Amino acid sequence: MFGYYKPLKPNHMKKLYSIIFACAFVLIGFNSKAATIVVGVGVDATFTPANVFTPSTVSAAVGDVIQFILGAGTHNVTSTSIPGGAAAMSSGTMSTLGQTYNYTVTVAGTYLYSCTFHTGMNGTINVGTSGIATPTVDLLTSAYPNPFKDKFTFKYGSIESIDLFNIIGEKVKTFELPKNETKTEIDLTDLNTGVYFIRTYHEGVIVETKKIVKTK
Ligand SMILES: [Cu+2]
Repeated sequence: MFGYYKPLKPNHMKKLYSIIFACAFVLIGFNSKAATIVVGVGVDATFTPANVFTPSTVSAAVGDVIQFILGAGTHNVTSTSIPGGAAAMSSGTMSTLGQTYNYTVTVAGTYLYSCTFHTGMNGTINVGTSGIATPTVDLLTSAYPNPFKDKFTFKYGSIESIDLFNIIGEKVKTFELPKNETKTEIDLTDLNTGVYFIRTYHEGVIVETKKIVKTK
């Protein structure tokens, strides 16, 4: 049989649904933290194979992970236009059903990407500076130096705690900040080098998400 599109077998569909379901669970689990946003690759909204990204346009906040999951066919995710300072999107060839490509957005702006195998197979990610309303001045914080080697200094006002997340949105540490202080040194000697996100809290509500980079 000469089908351009191989229909998904029921067991494959089941597998795909379970993957998507697992991702939805992750999304709920990260509710107030970095979110994981799933984009289907090579399937439409009804899981029918097609040369599309579904949804083709998503909105995200800095720190969120865009998880591309191959639903059918052979495709790739390749950025064509990204904000200055952002890393290129380059999944390589995706050809195994359920194969994923995770891309963490680190800079606000508009990201355009395509599958280079299929003309017109395009997608857009719109990234706001934060999913959270602009904080009032006394809640603004600073972390320096950034990048840092082992420790950085954290300056704050009415912030009570900080959560630290790795690049894939897993919480790796929580710090309770000393009250009646406006400055504290945070020691991350035990962490691997890489990109992290700190999230600040005031009365249990998220105030800011900031990117910090640990170097050698
Ligand atoms: Cu494609």
